Amino acid sequence: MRDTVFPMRSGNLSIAAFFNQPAEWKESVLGAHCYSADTVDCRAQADMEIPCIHVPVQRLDPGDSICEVWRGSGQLTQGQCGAIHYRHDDSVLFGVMALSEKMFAADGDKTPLQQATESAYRQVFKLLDTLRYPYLLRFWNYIADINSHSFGLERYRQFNLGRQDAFLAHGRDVTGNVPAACALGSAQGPLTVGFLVGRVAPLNIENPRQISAYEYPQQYGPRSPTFSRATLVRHGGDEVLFVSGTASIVGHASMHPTDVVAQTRETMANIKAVLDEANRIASRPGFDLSSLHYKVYVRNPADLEQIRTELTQCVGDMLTAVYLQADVCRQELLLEIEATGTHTLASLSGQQD
Ligand code: 3EB
Repeated sequence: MRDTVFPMRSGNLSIAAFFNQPAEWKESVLGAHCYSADTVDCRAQADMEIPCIHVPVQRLDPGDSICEVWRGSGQLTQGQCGAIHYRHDDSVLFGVMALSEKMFAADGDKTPLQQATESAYRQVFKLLDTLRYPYLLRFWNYIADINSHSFGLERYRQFNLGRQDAFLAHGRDVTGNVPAACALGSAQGPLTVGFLVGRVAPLNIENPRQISAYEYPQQYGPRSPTFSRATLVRHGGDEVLFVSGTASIVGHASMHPTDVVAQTRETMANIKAVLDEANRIASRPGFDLSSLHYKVYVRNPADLEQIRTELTQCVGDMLTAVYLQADVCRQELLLEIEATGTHTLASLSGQQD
């Protein structure tokens, strides 16, 4: 069954439509990610206090640049703390930040990107301690030139070092109890991080087809990535599922290095496996491929139609997806897909099994 109301996630709007919404609507918004290859100062244009961040990536499918909007309930409170802009209601907090690596000199054995990442995550954890939103639900990470090498290490691996150090410095778990996330490459721009955190502990979900990312072997870098395959969170009378960026990885190995169709199928098999896990541990099963909202990151724009055809075949005509050009964190991976889903416990409990 399709949701009429999606808790938290208010959906995608064109950037222009976002700016032109009435004031009362803007007051109910926690924040937004604006995806556009053009330079847009989303905050200035929307006269805004709304925490929103510009992610410098191109949309590939027809349509305007888009804002992914997150919505709160009841009275919202906003603030700024260091580089973070945030808004929260009583149960969830949405924050965004952009940090330029230029503010960090190569220092001792830490690269500028590693330091920027560590600083970003330390700022987040400090804010969460202060405002008492202890639980990490979902992080979005956008990194310029993610696959290029500097200081003898691929930049994605530098990012992983900084991220894990911040988790450790704040006494947070780096295995098991870690957020859903994605990490994508843009052509340029500062390190850009968005996050959703809450006051109710989520369930962390792993994929039986894959080794947990936090247990990837050393061949993928000196520190493992700190994310889980999905998180499932109770939010009022709903359950919300955040499926992390998912790629054509089985075990820990990248599959089908040059075959974008096979990579799309493998990726969807992984998302299906994560959904099966979610349904196993959810209060009620009910997540299925056709009820998720997808964001598809495509490395090579020329692959768009093949990916879209394959995805439609896996999901059906109800597919709701947005396609963005971005680099994926391993050179051989041609796409990464993330998804969000929800179901309303109240309406499910009224149905027959
Ligand atoms: C993978 O499965 C693909 O470093 O936060 C997916 C989701 C990926 C999140 C991250 C990386 C991240 O390893 C890459």
